Amino acid sequence: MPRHLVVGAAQLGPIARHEPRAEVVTRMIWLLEQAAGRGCSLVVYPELALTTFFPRWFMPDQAEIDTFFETAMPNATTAPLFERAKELGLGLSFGYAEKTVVDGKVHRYNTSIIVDGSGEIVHRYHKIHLPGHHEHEAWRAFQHLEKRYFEPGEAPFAPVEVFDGQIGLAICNDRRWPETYREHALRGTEMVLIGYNTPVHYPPAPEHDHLQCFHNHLSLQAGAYQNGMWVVGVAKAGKEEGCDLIGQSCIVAPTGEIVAQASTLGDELITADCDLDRCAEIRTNIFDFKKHRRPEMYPLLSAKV
Ligand code: CDV
Repeated sequence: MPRHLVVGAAQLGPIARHEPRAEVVTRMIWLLEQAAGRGCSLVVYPELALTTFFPRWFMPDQAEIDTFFETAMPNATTAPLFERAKELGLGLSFGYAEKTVVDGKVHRYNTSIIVDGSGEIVHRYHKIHLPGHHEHEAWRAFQHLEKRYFEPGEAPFAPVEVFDGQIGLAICNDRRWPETYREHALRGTEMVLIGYNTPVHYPPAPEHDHLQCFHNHLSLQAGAYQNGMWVVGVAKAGKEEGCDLIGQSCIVAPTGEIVAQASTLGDELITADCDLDRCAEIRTNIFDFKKHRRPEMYPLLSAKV
């Protein structure tokens, strides 16, 4: 029996700084219901899906920063999303800012989760590659303070067994790093879900602004092909608080081919019927890791340089 997973990539348009979470959840449920009508089993939303991309602002007051964080998941605001998904028997994945206390110490992560069709959170991932900077840099058109507001995840990329497959997570900047996909692939991931918030303008290298969309698909497609896995890339898109975010949400087959792509910069659902067994087309051929890979020749890949 082929293992088919019908997946929906639920791109979100801009979220205003003061847009109530409940309104965002309503938008997410609208996409979820479309996904149910199209036979999906899993719906994937972007990075930090519940709020605006708040690291673009320097906020000296931790209490204000914390207004963008969730201290429980699900919580009163997201409960309707979890309940509707459970009613429909759909799985979910979305990103949010997580504030958690472990052994009396507060941690803040850029987090993504997978929720199975019965409403259980079965996987939680803390973003490993945090881009940006720590201090306020006034010369920038907007800030990128992920390094200040979050601590990096310390658990390696790994899949969870759910939806009859090995499903993994990565977040935004992770998608540009070949290590993300290779570590996932070596651990058996068959589909990786990647939400993102990517501005068109990159302040440190504005000469690359016209390449943002190209680099997005280049990374997602190369990651899929070179590791023989499905890749679901989901944007928060459009002009958010004056900052243009790229769209181009897409579902990429293990061959590197885009099989579905968003055509707007707003709330939009795209879907694809993904045969998870197609990973073998690549993994038992050109990228048969056991047969052809030469890890002894790449000692620096896991070394600190
Ligand atoms: N949210 C992100 O991680 N954004 C980054 C920055 C560098 C634009 C990205 O890689 O898209």
